[in-house]
Amino acid sequence: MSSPSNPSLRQQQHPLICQLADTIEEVWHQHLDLSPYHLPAELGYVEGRLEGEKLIIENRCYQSPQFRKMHLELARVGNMLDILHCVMFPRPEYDIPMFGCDLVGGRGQISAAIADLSPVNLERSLPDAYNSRLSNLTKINFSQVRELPEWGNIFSDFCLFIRPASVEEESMFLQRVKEFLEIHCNQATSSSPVASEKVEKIIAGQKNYCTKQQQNDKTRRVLEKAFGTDWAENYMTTVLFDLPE
Ligand code: BLA
Repeated sequence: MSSPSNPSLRQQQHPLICQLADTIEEVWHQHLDLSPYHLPAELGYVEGRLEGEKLIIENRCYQSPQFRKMHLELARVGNMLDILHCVMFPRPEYDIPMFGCDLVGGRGQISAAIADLSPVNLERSLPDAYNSRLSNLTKINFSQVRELPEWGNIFSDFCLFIRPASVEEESMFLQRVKEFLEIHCNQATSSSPVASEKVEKIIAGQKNYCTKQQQNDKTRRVLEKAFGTDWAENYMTTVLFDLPE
């Protein structure tokens, strides 16, 4: 049986999920001073059943001087559904966006590939340095761009939400997410903590982000079917999108 420190689940997943998981961890290790982050007990590695299929969830979690929690989660439902979920929660003393990414696929095809650096102020504006670095990236035209749900008004203008139509598009998505992560880590490590009176506003912005993400019925439904309503609510609010103190 695999354990959280054993990458076996990753190797069984869709190649894009496996490659993106490796890339995320590489960039984190390269740019940030990582230490472990302990998830609530019992939630690092979980198994449940969804429609007779086994649901496996493996979590990796770190923190750094700039990030309160950096969460990489891989999940698999039988042979039907492969998921990568990743969020970097900045410490609220840092006025930097939330990095978030979700890959959902099954039977050899990724149906949803989402990545963003999402602003945490209620005006939905990114810091100037992010705007200019992100605007300078070469434009990519993906052939199947998907429409964000209503709660998706938390995302920036740079948000990618696509269904990759080919291996080439998968690799362009991977490359773009790597660029997002490198910009983010560089900006984060070169930014200074804000004055204490600004912290409340950042906390409010992060709370808004988490509250909206908790409204994702597609995520909730998968978790509810496998583990029940209460477990799903607890997991979405304490592991996936917990609010800062
Ligand atoms: C979509 N998320 C989905 C879908 C599923 C999940 C099944 C539908 C896929 C599709 O329409 O093709 C399921 N995602 C999960 C589960 C987990 C998960 C079970 O992460 C468990 C860990 N979601 C995030 C993050 C973002 C995100 C960080 O967790 C973005 C930064 C976005 N997922 C997101 C969006 C959709 C989605 C925008 C589309 C929702 C919709 O179309 O209504």
